[in-house]
Amino acid sequence: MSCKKCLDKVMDTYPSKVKKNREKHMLIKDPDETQEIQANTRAIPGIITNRGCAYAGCKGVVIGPLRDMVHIVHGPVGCSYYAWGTRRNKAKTKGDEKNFINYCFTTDMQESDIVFGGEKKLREAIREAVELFNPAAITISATCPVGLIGDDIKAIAAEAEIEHGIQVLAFDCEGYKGVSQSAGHHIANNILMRDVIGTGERVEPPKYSVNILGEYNIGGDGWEISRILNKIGYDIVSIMTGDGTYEELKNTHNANLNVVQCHRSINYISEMLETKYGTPWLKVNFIGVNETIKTLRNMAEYFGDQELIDRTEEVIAEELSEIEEPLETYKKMCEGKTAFLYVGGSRAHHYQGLLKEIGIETVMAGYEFGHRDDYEGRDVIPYIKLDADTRNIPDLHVEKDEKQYRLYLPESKLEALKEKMPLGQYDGLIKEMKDGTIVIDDLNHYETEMLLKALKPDIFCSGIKDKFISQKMGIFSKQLHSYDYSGPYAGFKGAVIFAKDVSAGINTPTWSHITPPWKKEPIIEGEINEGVIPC
Ligand code: CFM
Repeated sequence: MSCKKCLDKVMDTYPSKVKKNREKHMLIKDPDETQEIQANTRAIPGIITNRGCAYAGCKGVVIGPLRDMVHIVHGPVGCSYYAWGTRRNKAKTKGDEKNFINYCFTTDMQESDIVFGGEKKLREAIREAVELFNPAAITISATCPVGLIGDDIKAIAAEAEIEHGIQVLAFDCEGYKGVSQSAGHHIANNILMRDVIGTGERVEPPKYSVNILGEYNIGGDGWEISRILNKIGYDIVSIMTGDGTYEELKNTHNANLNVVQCHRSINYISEMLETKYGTPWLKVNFIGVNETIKTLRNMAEYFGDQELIDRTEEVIAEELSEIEEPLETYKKMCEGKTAFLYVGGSRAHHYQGLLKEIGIETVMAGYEFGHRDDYEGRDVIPYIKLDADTRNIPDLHVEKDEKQYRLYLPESKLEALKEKMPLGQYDGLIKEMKDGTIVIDDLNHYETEMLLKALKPDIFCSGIKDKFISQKMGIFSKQLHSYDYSGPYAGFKGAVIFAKDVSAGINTPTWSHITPPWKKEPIIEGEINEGVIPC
């Protein structure tokens, strides 16, 4: 069945209002048109979406990985458990510094706290955390009930700063604050930008100093990226935020280049850093061999020294010599297969190159919570209409810091480089897709099931919430959020680990032995009418 026919049939099952909404969130790649997609709008109530909440984006993604801070979640214990850093972020302690990544700090709100207020409990939790752990700083994340009952976490944080003499940051990231976790990224990053970044001493950074922005060390990706960069000779000032620290974050203004991996979660911070401190940002992608090589070459060209350019080529050659053979072996096992990629806000794009390198074509891709620029490219940003949900998130406005602003490269050189590499720029996912393939935003469980049935990919790359749909259908699922606790997948060596995991998953005979539970015994009473299955 053609993609068009398939999408039409999926749509036919929807009531007209839902159909009208969902149609705008999907398209079939047509190179002859400038294609627009609706994104970052509310999911339809009742539809099983894979999105998370603002709290998940703030505490779970952005601030949670900062290992030397105590992150207190003000709310019921379930929220705390859900965003517990250890669910997949990794962090190593260096020297005698503190590392709290394994802990889950919560005020464990109960019914009585909801009725009488939870502020007292929060004050006590902060005191207890300071007494027991003596952290460099503390964060407080608000969950939905906190916003509903009106506990003033900002006032408590301000009092606690005076009482304990350390920074206490309050994040109004109640789950309902936005349409997805993307709102939480924004809330978290704004406060880190306003209150932490730049509070360290301004020093002349080492020449090849960089910050890695939007890298969360899933499966150890950040470590593998750091290994390669250190091998070439770069100094990493700060990582936002995978295996990052509060202490390093304070010095983020002391770097000569910001490299941005996940633009979705952090593009506005990279812009602000450039406006305030003059540090340019380069869009990079460390997923896939060719993308990693391109990234390393762009970085070397930005700094422009022959010595660095030569060292980069040396490291590329060395790393390639170790991976070419195994990669070829895995490619033979995967050649000609097809994939669905449905991940967060940037990975559905970043992984397409790596899949291609092992012979797998992406036939459907989409983001849970990407914005239009993640699909259509950064140029579209001025044309995105801001809705009430977006306006709800406080905007941070920064200006040039006259004392700390410094240009590493003259503006004319920077402009010339922009012609050659994605400095301050990124393309969207649509451009990457093959003609005639499907792009869908906020794919729901019903659509997932129907498309899997119709297009029968060999691998479905997604997350914990939707993986079971494909597994029960006998289609290999590879989680690209947690990596199914494998990884790293970044860089050269990571590409081989990914290829090995994918080859094993696709080629295992397990899938042919699966009988979905609904084929053994009907889950609900009544007739199963195959006629309603559209694809
Ligand atoms: Fe960026 Fe992420 Fe992603 Fe994201 Fe995420 Fe994630 Fe993701 Mo899961 S910050 S947008 S909110 S790369 S948690 S580390 S894997 S959905 S594609």
